[in-house]
Amino acid sequence: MADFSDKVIYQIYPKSFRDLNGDGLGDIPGIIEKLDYLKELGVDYLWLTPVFISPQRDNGYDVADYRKIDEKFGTMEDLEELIAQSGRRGIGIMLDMVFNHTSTAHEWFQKALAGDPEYQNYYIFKDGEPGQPPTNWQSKFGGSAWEYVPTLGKWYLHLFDVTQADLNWENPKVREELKEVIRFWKQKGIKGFRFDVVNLISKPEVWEDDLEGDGRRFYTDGPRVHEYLKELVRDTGIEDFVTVGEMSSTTLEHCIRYSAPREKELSMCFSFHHLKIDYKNGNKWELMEPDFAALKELFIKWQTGMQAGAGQSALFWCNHDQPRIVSRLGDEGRYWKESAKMLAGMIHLMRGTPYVYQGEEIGMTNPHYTGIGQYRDVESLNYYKILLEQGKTADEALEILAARSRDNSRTPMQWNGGAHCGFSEAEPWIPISDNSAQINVESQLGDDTSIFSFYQKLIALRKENEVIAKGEIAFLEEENPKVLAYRRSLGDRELTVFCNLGDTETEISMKPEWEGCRKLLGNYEKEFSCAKEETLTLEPYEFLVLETGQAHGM
Ligand code: TEU
Repeated sequence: MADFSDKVIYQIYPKSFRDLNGDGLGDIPGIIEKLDYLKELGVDYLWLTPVFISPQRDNGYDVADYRKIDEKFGTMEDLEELIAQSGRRGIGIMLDMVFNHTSTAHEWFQKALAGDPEYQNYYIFKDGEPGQPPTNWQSKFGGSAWEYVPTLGKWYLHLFDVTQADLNWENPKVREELKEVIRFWKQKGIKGFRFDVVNLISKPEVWEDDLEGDGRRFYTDGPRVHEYLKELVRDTGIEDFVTVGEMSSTTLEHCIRYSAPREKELSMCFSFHHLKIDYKNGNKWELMEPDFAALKELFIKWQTGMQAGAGQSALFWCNHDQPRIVSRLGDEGRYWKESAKMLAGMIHLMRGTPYVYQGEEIGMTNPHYTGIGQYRDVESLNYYKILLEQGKTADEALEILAARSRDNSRTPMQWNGGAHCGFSEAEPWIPISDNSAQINVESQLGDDTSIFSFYQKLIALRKENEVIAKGEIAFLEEENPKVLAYRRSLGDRELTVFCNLGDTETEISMKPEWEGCRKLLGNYEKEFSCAKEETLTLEPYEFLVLETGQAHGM
């Protein structure tokens, strides 16, 4: 199993990245146009969210054909051109494998619906009566996780949208079909894969009601998931490819197993606990101020736990399902630049492989939508209705969506301050953010103080300092709720990282051994000297990396 801790991965949401053919929807030629920009940023891989044929009920996560490119995004030739052109720039392409479910428009599901028992066994169908679903499990997008098909007298399972039917991994034929998909893309020159909700693929043997929750405890990190992953990786020969699994509501113990090289499963995993610290009672649809103490605890637990078990983390704040981090944990106003940089630095110097989601590198914020007509996401539209049913007023429901909707991250990439923010000649498929005149790529390129430039520096720092990719991590200042601080060490190199999580100054005690250390990077343009002061003052949202080890020249 290869190691990818010295790499940086950039996530592209093609629909909102760059539209070249003028239909208001981003496309693959648009990505090709921006390759030099991505090269300038310094990333190693591009992960594209699904571009396969799909009814787009869930923006491509409802795949109808795993081997064909949806014409909305371009052609197979366009993808081949992207692979070739990015390869010339030393950038690999990763595709998104949605293997927990297919669209109900997929040929397999259509055959199942037509009554073919062989294909019914590709999915999870259960005999039953209308009105009596096999279990009380809930779909992640709201409502029952089961749908009745009257013509068959059967229910099928869909953990996500009703048009996303869960595959039956128990069936070896399904596993073989999916391996063939990987082989197909490997042979096209794809260099890595992201596996969508892959810890949900193994369902329980017994189907029972969940009297405590929505059913997730029965199928999350399910009984045969490790066996299935090992088989998939071994039989397709992707041990040395970059592979990342999206692990929904997982545990540290399972993530170690998914990603420790000795297990020969995946190169790394995404987990989401650190992105639930503003969910009231664990409910995404109830607003709460972020709990920084909980955030800190989670980082300490997962970073040191993964290290102890030799597991590998995907480090990230943003993706196409999450609100923008600067709006969420930072400050969109006075400290926009400082907080965006601090949040970036905080995870980039941790142990793992960092991901940058399109627009994060310029500090894009949530778009501040005010009407339900601006939203596109099936989850947001479903939950808007659910919130109203629960008795919320329209204004309250809209306030929740403005903070929590997945559309917050799906607005067009802000290339410039012009019409449609340089994303398209046409009206985009989803409204642009209200601040593209101030926040855009054009205004940041060439500015050494920009957020973009800071991301470039973080990426370059990883390439130049092995201690960032390979060093051990240990946390400091554990009792201080306002500061997250850690030390990375490798041989005689030692870096100490300080992040002020709040909008007020804070002080930390200097350690005698830091005397004479030097500043490697920070988000404030100020000189740093480690003289004799007893305390170190951190400005609001300050991020500071000091070279503190033997190698700093003492
Ligand atoms: O996401 C899985 C997932 O768990 C989230 O969508 C989650 O349910 C949501 O944020 C809860 O509020 C993956 C993809 O990233 C997502 O875009 C897809 O919609 C989903 O799987 C289904 O394929």
